[in-house]
Amino acid sequence: MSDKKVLTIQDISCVGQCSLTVALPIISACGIETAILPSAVLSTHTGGFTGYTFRDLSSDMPAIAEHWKKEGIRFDAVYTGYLGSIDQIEYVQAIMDETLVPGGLRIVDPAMADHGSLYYGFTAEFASRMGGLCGIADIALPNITEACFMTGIPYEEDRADKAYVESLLDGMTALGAKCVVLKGVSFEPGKLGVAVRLDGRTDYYFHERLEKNSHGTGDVYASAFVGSLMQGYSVYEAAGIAADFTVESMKKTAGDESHWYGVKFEKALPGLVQRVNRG
Ligand code: PXL
Repeated sequence: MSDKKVLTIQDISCVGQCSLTVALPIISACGIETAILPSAVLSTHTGGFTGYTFRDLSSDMPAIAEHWKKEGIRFDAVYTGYLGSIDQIEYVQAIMDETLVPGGLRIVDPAMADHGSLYYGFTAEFASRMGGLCGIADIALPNITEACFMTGIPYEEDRADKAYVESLLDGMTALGAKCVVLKGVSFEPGKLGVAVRLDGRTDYYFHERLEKNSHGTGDVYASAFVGSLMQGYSVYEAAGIAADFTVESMKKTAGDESHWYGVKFEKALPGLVQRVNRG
């Protein structure tokens, strides 16, 4: 059996523990070869820093893809995160079509919003186009805010019931996503988790809710999910492994007020390596 290879397309935030600086180490730690395509280079992420630089790499993408085509380079999965422009959404679709092996997986984390708002720089038009990308995804990994923006369902901060979650899952499925892993689901105080919609059925995975919201946890989650899935765990198992790893990373960060910009996932990596790698 040949080992699986993943391509991940998202930005490099040079400092801040998100996007490629977490995806590459985490998926690699799962024992999976990881190729990267940077969508943009920022001096830091946009969540709390000011005055960051931003270089859009959209125009490099077609030539990179063309080179890979000539070399016959293929991937078992393409996992996308934060994308820097609407053009990139189009390029990403073409790159998926050209580089995936038959049956290869399109995994889309719409990484564009949280807590009811779009991240700085994104527009409703971008969110709608991202809905199109999730629509061709084998697996989409939105949080509740992102699912709201893409489905048009109003965001309700304090809504914590199954009917709301099911309507978001239905909406994502109606866009075309074959499987949806919805993050940030909570039905009772002290518990947080994910809802996994696959083949018309919804399963939940809950864990303890930690006090503090941390930056970059969506990327940590999606990366551990992709790494576990490519190691052969089921979608539901990978959703649980990723949740446990994210909580562990947050626990390793708790109490260090100077570390507000991300989570210390590095400290939790040994546990992930142990748990995910199969011989
Ligand atoms: O973690 C998502 C993310 C990725 N990349 C950049 C970001 C953010 C969230 O703010 O700013 C550049």
